[in-house]
Amino acid sequence: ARSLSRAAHPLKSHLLRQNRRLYSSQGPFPSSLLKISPEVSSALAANRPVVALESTIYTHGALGELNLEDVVREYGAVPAVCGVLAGVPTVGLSPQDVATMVQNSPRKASRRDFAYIVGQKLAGNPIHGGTTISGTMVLARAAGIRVFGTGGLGGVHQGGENSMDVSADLTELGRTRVAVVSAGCKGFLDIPRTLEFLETQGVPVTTFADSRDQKQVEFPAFWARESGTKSPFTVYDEQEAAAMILAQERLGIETGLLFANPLPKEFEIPRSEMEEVIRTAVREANEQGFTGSANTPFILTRIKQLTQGRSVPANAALVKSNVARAAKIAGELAKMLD
Ligand code: PSU
Ligand code: MN
Repeated sequence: ARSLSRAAHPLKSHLLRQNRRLYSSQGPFPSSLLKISPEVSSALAANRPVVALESTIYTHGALGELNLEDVVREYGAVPAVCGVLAGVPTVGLSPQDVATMVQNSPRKASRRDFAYIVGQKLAGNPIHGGTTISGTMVLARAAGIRVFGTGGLGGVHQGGENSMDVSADLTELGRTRVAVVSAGCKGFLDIPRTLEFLETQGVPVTTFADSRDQKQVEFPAFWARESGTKSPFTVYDEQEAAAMILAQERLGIETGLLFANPLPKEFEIPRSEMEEVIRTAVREANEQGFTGSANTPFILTRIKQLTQGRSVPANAALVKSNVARAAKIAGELAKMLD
């Protein structure tokens, strides 16, 4: 029935072929350097919804037990956990693979780290890399996955105008066409500058509104639903989000998209409460020299301690909510491409 309906819509069928070509062979990784699990690869070949998940959240997260794969499946999509397992860039890591990584001092891996980690493997030293949003986008794009659900984006750090600590997540969005669903960016970042930077990078930043009555919404700040900064774009449902993703692809613009999904109200931690905690965590990171890629994991762990673990349920809830949203978007997209 599916091939009949394709034949009846030559334009759509052309689009699909074009998408397949763009998505399966333009990635930077040759198949010999990218392992895709059989489940993920057959889902992609059949145009079933697939959601990429990052592994840094497991390897460098402060969240404890967290099963995001089940959330993706619950919403009808196939999960694809991305990371570098023993020097092999992999899309579709199993829970055992992730456990192996966690137990064997994985590195945190963004775009810059592939050369080192894969190079080490070529030199006979297989090490693991938990991929950040940046690293996961690189792998998702190479595998042909369009949608990625995660917690909070990296961004311009406070004082970033001097330190130049700007997450590689932002430049990745500028160059790699994957749609990232997050609860905005992490709340300890400089949010106005992060949004300025994303605008410069050409990234459409779109926030999900709760209802059609909301004409313009604020970009969310991870633990808080509002940041004081307006979101450039607003959508009201997953279909609209999927239409933007499809539009970007048809336009041939090789830039990622960011969809911000404010965390569920009942898990929100008031800004007044987080402000002091964030200030302390950021100050300690600076005093103790946690710069570069060590900064974000240090701050997240400190915030967990300073809130007596209260940040954890909020963090876990927002990730699950984003991943569910991502699965629904992937479902809508699969329908449009069919
Ligand atoms: N979630 C965590 N710990 C982390 C991150 C997420 O519990 O360290 C990551 C995300 O993978 C995000 C990255 O892409 O932090 C950004 O790090 P940086 O600020 O170094 O670019
Ligand atoms: Mn950084």
